[in-house]
Amino acid sequence: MTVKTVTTTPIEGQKPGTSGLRAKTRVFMQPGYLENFVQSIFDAVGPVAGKTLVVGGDGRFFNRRAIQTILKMAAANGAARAVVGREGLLSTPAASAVIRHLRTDGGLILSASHNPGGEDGDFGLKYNIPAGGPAPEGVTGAIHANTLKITEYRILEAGDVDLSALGESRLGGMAVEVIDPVAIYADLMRSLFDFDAIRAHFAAGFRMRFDAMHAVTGPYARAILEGELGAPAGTVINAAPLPDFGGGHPDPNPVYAADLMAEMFGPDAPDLGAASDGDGDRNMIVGRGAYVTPSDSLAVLAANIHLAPGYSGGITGIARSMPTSRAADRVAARLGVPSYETPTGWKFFGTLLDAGRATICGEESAGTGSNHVREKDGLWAVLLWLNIMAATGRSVAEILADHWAAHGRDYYSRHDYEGVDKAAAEGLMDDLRARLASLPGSEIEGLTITEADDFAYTDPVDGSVATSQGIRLIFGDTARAVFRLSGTGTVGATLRVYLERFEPDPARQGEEPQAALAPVIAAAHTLAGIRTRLGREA
Ligand code: G16
Repeated sequence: MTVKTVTTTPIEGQKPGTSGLRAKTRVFMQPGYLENFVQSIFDAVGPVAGKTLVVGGDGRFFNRRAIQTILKMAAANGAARAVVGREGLLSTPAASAVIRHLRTDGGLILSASHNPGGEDGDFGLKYNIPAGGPAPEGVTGAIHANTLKITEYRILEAGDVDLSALGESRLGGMAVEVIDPVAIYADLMRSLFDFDAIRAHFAAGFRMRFDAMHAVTGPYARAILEGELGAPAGTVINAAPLPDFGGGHPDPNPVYAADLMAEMFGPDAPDLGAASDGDGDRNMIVGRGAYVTPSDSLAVLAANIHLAPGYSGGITGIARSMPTSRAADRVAARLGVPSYETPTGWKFFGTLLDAGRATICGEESAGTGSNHVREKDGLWAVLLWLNIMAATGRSVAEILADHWAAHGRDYYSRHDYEGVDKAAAEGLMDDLRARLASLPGSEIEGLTITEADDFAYTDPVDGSVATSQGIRLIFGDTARAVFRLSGTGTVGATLRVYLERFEPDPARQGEEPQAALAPVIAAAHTLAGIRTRLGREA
């Protein structure tokens, strides 16, 4: 086996976004594209020589081929060991758990998360640091800089590694260990939650439906929910991971998990419905006739997390991404712990979790997690809901109603304008940005703007600064509208408009969210000129 040094030239567009590099699968499959990016990672975090790396992905089309390339490049760059999930599969939270559990030097996760897969879908790759979390901006910046000046990459000329059988083999000078990640992950969950109470709850007739959306969480959910907790066979549906997610869009939200929503709002609905995304880090929670927004889920979980044995000592703080509703802040205030508002992207929670400043984190984009790993964790959130329901005997609707009565309700909605013209979307943002200084004090649709800014964040732990993270229009305690361009799309631009309104009065907490938010929606449209600038009505 010989190490080949291949001459290459920079390829445009290899700039990591909100969560690693995402591009069309066919782009990733172009000769040299993956190789350039992988060598740029190795050069940024290296030397890789002598290190142990975790490698795995969500199983989407090109996952297997890409892993073989990455392994041969790791071997050629002198890595001592690669730990790979069986068949190349690792959910993102499991990858984080394995990186931490085995004390490795980080890992490469192949995933485009909730984006559709297949040859015509999306693909992605990111590097996670030894603490288990996504590389912070300093590292992704160095990776990008390398992609702009790369001249060669190294790869071993060798046959493929067999990833189907557990155990160890060699690839040149590197050991390759194929592991069963489900076991490590299940051990971790068992240490956090009251499995006995959840098992007893299922035994007493509690029913749930978990839609794995033909993505990577299926095997984990089956092993834990059906295997260990005694949920009846068939509780987990669409459990087999498929390279194209069965043609579906593996994003757990009411639109793409429509069948689950129909079941949960239909006759004889189970007690709990849940779903997770392509790589298993996102989650959706829906009770019988009660959808839980991710922002509410974070707040409810934070308020009740002490019911799970792994968190019985309480929490040190709560962190949420800026566009996530302020519901979590109200819980933090009630508990007397700090709350943190970070830019969008799980990587911004890492320093807070490492420093012990926050225990639980969450994002409006269907992500919740804690200090148990350094990624958001879909199945963890579902198990915490199960633990809370088993401990309290309350339904999802009752838990929500109790929470709103105690803390007030933050009506919340996100409107996405997908695949719009990039220049038009950037123009809309630039124009809003230019008017920020003049907005405070002005009244619109009966709401008074108290603050308007372009969100910037200084990390309280390491002092790093992130600017231009989204435009906030704040209407006092009453409401908020946030404008942001997505950092995970692969075509054109996606404008996200995040809308929230606070309602402290329990008698008025039962409105339909779009109706409750009507004045905020109208204000956002008027201020940004969405219809005129983007040519979209909805
Ligand atoms: C990724 C990040 C999340 C972030 C989300 C936002 O999610 O990991 O932390 O909230 O992107 O996406 P956008 O920039 O499109 O609003 P995922 O699940 O795609 O990895």
